[in-house]
Formats: sequence, C-alpha cells, structure tokens
Amino acid sequence: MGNKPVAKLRSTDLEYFRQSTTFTDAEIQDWYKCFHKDCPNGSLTLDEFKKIYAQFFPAGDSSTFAEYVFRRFATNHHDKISFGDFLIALSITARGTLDEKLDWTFGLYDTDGDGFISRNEMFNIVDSIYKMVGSVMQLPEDESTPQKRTDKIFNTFDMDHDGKLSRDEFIQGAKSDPSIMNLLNIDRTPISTANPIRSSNNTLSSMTRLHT
Ligand SMILES: [Ca+2]
Ligand SMILES: [Ca+2]
Repeated sequence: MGNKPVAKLRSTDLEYFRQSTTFTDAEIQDWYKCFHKDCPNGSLTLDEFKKIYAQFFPAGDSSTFAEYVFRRFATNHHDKISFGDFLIALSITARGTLDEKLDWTFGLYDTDGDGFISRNEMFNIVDSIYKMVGSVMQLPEDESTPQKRTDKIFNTFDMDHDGKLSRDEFIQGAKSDPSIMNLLNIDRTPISTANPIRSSNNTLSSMTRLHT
C-alpha cells in the first residue's frame, strides 16, 4: 500500500527538456506525471511496450511492429524507454515540422542505421503493419500485399533506381505524394492542441497513435 509521493521532475531535467522539446514547463510536468502513473518503474521495457500495442490492436499481431517502434524510441538505452526518450520522440512526432517527422520516420524504417532504407527493411516494416492492422484495412489492389506496397513505394521514391532509399529520397518522395503519406501512416498536419493530456487518454495511447 503506502502512498507514493507524486513524481516530480528535477529542475535540471526540466531545463533540459525545455530546451530539447517543444513543450512548455507545465506540459512537461503533466507528461511526467502521466508517464510515471503508467510506468511506475520510470521506464518501459520491450515486453511492456508490446503489451500496450496488443491492447490497442487486439485483432492483429502487433508484436513485430511494436518492437520496431520500441527500438526507434529507445535511443539512450537499448532495453528500455525512459521518460526522456518518450518526451523527445513525442515532441518530434506530435509537434515537429513535416521534415522532422519524416526524418524521425526514416529512422524507424532504416533499422540497421546505415543511412538507407533497403527493400528488405521497407518490406519488413510494411509486413509488420499489415500483420497488426491489415485485416481491418480496406486496401486498393496495388497495395493488397506487403510486397505490392513495398514495390509501389520504391517505384515512386527510388529516384536513382539503386534499389535503396536515401534520406532525401524518402523525405522528397513522401512529400510529393499525399497518397504515399497515408500509406506510410504519416500525419501531415502538426497537432496544435494546447493541452496534450486532453487530446489523448494517457501516455500509452499517445505512443500507439503515432503510427496509426
Ligand atoms: Ca538500412
Ligand atoms: Ca535510391
């Protein structure tokens, strides 16, 4: 039992997050409280993260996609998402410019971090999205399988036809074709809600909202 003291950020951390995110002090404190309510240990493990995704996508198998997103979030440690990881990713994906969002998304697809998205990397992510939500999505014929969807993206994005997407090709390609933006699950308009808490139930739903 015992009443745990309400989690509060140290002022040095607050200072850091104020400089490295788009959030106000009050928003940072709100997110901090939320995060600690959902994650009493102060961080999220891969298993916990997968369970969150499973709650939001009960009809499909979200475990593989959840792992990709987890790796993208967990930039400071390999095995857990800290509050800082969470807040910085949220700042980019919710409030960043389109370029910043696409840059962040590029990193999700470039799983080996070599600076290019290979066909394999694209296929694996698309496949994991189809496993998660494919059964409830209405897909046009030329996107009906992960392979078709991967081919469609590469046909449009791979300007120099070298079989891989550079960061520029990915960002320019996604910008030039709104339908591909939908395909990539990228929200084109920045979220302008004054209070992040009000716009989502909790920190956990805000994570899964990023790519759906
Ligand atoms: Ca790569
Ligand atoms: Ca290329």
